[in-house]
Amino acid sequence: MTLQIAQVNAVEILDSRACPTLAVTLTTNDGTRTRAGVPSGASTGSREAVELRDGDQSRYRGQGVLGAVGHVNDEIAQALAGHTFASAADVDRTLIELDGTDTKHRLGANALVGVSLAAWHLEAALAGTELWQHLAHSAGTEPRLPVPHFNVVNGGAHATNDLDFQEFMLAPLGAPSLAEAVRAGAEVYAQLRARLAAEGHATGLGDEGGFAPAIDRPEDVLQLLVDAITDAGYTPGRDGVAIALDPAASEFRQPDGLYRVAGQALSSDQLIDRYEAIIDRFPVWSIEDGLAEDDWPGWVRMTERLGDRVQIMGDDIFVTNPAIITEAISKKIANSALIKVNQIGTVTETLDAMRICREADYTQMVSHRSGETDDAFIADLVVGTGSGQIKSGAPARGERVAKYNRLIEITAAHPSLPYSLAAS
Ligand code: 2PG
Ligand code: MG
Repeated sequence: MTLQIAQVNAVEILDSRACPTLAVTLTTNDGTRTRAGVPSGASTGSREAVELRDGDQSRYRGQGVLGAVGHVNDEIAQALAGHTFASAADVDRTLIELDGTDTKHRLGANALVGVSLAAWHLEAALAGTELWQHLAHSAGTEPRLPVPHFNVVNGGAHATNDLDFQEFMLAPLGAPSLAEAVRAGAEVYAQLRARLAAEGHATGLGDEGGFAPAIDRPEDVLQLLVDAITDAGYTPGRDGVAIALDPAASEFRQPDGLYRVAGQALSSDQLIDRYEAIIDRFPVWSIEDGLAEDDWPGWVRMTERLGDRVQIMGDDIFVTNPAIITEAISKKIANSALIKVNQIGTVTETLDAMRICREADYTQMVSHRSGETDDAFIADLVVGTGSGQIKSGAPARGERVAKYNRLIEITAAHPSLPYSLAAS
């Protein structure tokens, strides 16, 4: 099977934060048409592939993407339209060569991601298979439904409160099925809203649909979560509903190297002590970006000290980059990786990063970005690659639930698909 692309088209649309992003469509001669929406992060790793923004202050405060849109409609369209490709991976290779930079800053990672996602959609459509089945076939992986991680309290760069930790997630590890896990997430979310209101806290939302109360100590949020889990009739912990954290520590590390948490300045080791105390007291099973992306010695010590007890996951430090992940694995940093297609720029490179994690026995979680569209590619990606974990924000707000709902539809149509944390 080959991909014969007739038309390539991009337009500037809005993401969930009222910020411009791209929608890309690919069309074949016989009229098959696929579409992709491009996500965008706020707490980005410094080594991520580079999003192209116009910088024209007279439009969208400099955040416009007409330049990236133009690259898709001109240069990329010229390279793809009217040409035949052996596969979507072949399209990705062409995009990478055309851009020609290590960081994809010339054409823009946002331009490349949109075309790459649409190309993989197109290949699946032409093969007449579901996207997740097609991805499994290409990656040589066993499909599996993931455990969803619902971000129900937002802080850091995703909210205007004083909470330094960015994400507090519900992980219904004890749920027997994806549908039951979604139900647990939604029921605890509702109880949390009720409890926040009863205790006089605001119930306004942050960027990922979680609540953003004016609370600054992470331990106080964790206690609220444990109470809400109990209120909803679930057991806090790995047999019921556990908790995952993404402090996104690069965002609260100070120029002097200390971490500022709820008014205190902590060294790397003091912050690791704090995590240890948190794990002793609360049912936290996973910590993402517990330390800053450039604190590699701290990461080694954190993995040594806590790696047997919890999942230690790299996001900003790894940026879904196969070379960085390979180096970090050799240094025994973390035991898990967060996976985001737009951190590296193409689906092919993302699958490569995921393969490297599998081969090193690192667990992985596929992730949305804080700025999202209704695009649900990541739901198919996590199922097809059998990664076992996904985070897509709260069980609320359209752009977040688009992914969870896609998972529910996949499980409804394919009830025999296994559901569990990771390949075993
Ligand atoms: C993260 C992500 C997604 P952002 O840090 O894991 O939750 O946030 O997209 O802002 O980088
Ligand atoms: Mg993160």
